[in-house]
Amino acid sequence: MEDDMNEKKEDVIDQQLQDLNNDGVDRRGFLKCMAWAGTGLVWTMSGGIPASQAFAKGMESGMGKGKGVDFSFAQISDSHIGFNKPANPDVTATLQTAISKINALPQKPDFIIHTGDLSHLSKPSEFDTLDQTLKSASAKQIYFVPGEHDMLTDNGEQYLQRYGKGTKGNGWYSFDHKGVHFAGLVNVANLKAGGLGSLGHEQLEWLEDDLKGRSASTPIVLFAHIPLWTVYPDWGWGTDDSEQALSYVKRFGSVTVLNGHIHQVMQKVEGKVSFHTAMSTAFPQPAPGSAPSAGPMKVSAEQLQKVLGITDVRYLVSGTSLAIVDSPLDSSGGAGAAAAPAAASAASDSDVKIDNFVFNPTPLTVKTGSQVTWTNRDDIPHTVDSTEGKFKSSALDTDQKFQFRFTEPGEFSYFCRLHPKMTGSVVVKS
Ligand SMILES: [Cu+2]
Repeated sequence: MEDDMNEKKEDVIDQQLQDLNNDGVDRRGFLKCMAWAGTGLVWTMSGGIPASQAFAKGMESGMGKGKGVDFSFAQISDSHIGFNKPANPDVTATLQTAISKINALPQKPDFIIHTGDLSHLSKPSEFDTLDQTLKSASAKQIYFVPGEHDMLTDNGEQYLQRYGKGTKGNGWYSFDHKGVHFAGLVNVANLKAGGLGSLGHEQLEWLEDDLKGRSASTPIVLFAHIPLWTVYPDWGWGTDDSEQALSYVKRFGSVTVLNGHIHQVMQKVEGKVSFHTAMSTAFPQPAPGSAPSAGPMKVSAEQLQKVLGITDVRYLVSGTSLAIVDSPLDSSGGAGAAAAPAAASAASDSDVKIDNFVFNPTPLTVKTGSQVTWTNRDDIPHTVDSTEGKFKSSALDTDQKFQFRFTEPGEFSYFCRLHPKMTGSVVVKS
């Protein structure tokens, strides 16, 4: 029975790698050597060389407890509190399950890292619910970085007030823990039309300075919401200035980069740098290029628990090793397949539908004085932001509308600030 399950999980990973291959994503360095067994997978790294370790019944027997392990921490991501669509009608419950799993680990993690998208719409009530839920974590120290969903209404001011005390800029910071240096980075502020995540000059300068005086033997952990490596640029799954950040860590012997955002496990090793994305505690997303867009994947309730999870990272005393354990909330089987996309609906002259991460129609041609109505038909929020700052919607949840009257002729381009790859334009003729 257990062998069957392991095979099933390997299939899921094989499938993901297959998809990457088909889409021409540079998979140099993508590794397949993951050992799925029972509840999760373990990565150990020695001198930057990752190795997988069987993990069967490890949680129960206390694998990693004592021998060779100095400390551990857990990573959770993309809790999207407030999301309530069919892909997961109860994201608070699945976050609670993740917390319970962390609390049940034989070696108590010293702290938890949340890699962003705490909330779905940056609402105070969503942050309140998150805080309430996280109170049940036995690890009292939780480190956060914001996702783009946490900066929706006020460019992240509320996030900073709640979670960014003592941080710099939009919320970046660093800390040391038992000889390991951690830096939490923000790459979701001020996303630009057509673009990827971005760290920005000020943060890069800070990071360079932050790392400067440190010995090359110090293990480094960088964490941010959007991957700091190019997973799939067509969906904006990458950070445009991550190369610069990574150039500052090149001289270090062990570098681990943790991200969320893509709601699935992806790993890659390049030299001494190991990249890892975590699953979401809320809803899964399709493998890169395997669906028309990066929306929530609808899977059955039974399946859902299997594609949501936590990451448990163990730091080994050797000084150059980290072991990463990814644990689905329900570890009894494999992941599901992507749901079929919804059909696009026809638009009239002054209507733009947002469907499957596409503005339709675009360009839209209207007469001067016309009012244009955008309607979000997706089950995740989008925005309508003028590239030139002429109009800016709030986050539009499903079926919500945004209207703007065009009083001057010209071409007006716009984009979604949550998904800057989504762009459109309105041509206004006199
Ligand atoms: Cu969007």
